[in-house]
Amino acid sequence: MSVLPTVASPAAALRVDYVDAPAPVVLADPRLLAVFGFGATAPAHLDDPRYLHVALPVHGTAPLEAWRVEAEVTCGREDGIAWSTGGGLQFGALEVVDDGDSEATAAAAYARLQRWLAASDHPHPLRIWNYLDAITAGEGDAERYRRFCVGRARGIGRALAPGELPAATAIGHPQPTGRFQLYWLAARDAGTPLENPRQVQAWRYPRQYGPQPPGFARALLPASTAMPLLVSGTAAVVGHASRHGDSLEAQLEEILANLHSLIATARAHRPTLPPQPGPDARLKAYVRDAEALPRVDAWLAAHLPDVPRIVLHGHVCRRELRVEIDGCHA
Ligand code: 3EB
Repeated sequence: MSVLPTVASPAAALRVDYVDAPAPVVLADPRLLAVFGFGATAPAHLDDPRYLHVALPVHGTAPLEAWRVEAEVTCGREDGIAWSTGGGLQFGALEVVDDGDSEATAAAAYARLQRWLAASDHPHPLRIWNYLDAITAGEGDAERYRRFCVGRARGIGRALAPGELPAATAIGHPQPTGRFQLYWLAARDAGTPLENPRQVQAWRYPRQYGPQPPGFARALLPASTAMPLLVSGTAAVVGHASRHGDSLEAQLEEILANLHSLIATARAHRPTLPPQPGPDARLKAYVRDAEALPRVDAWLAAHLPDVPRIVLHGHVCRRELRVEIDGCHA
């Protein structure tokens, strides 16, 4: 009988960068887990499953977003899911036709994601992005985002415990694409979902925001200290209410207060995280009105000059929210 030594797998490491290079150059790196192109000038499709196009217009010319790990990456396409794995992490993406019923679309997509994760050796979703058309079309509980929340919960098929919630973003394409796009970062090891003391937990939102509270955590702290804090889409929500519907700049200030509050929460778990977003943070802003993109870019340049950023034209899931920011912090 031979006894194999138990080798602990090395801690997962993830580096997120915004890079000005052609996608094929970025894809040549065997340790590249995923690369994202934004807007009309990025390739709409590449054969490499690690490339994903996000159909949100950009301010100026956006760089690519590259996710790198410290191991060789393998990748493929299976059952319509593009995937890659390496270093304890997995990227996955799926896209489905959205014929207008955002509840049915989300239910089908999330049921596929659940089946995929359950069969995967990377079963823990840390971070999920959702991009859908016409996110705030429809009135009251018929609004497409509210139906999306119902469908997402139905597709997952069981109530997630607070300790299982991923960090997430849900943004609307400003122009119809006919498609719902879902992509994720999953891991072998579960992380710690974090909440923001300035905000009601989204999963406890009161009934006025729809029949199904959205199932996401405000941020997720991965188990590995070689990974950044993963920050959900963060808007000018305090308690459960939207603030400053009349002012883009006031909403940006509220978002920054929310980001600082989340970082303070994360630092209680991991004191080595910097207290402010700096050169090792990465932020993406989603802006509802195209005319406001330069103002958001200028505001970020003035208030967070050291933080690399991408400014995108996208609709936040409440009409009065003019801007939302997500990203990572290290
Ligand atoms: C909010 O604070 C803004 O439904 O997955 C942010 C991040 C928002 C994720 C989601 C929604 C989601 O409620 C909206």
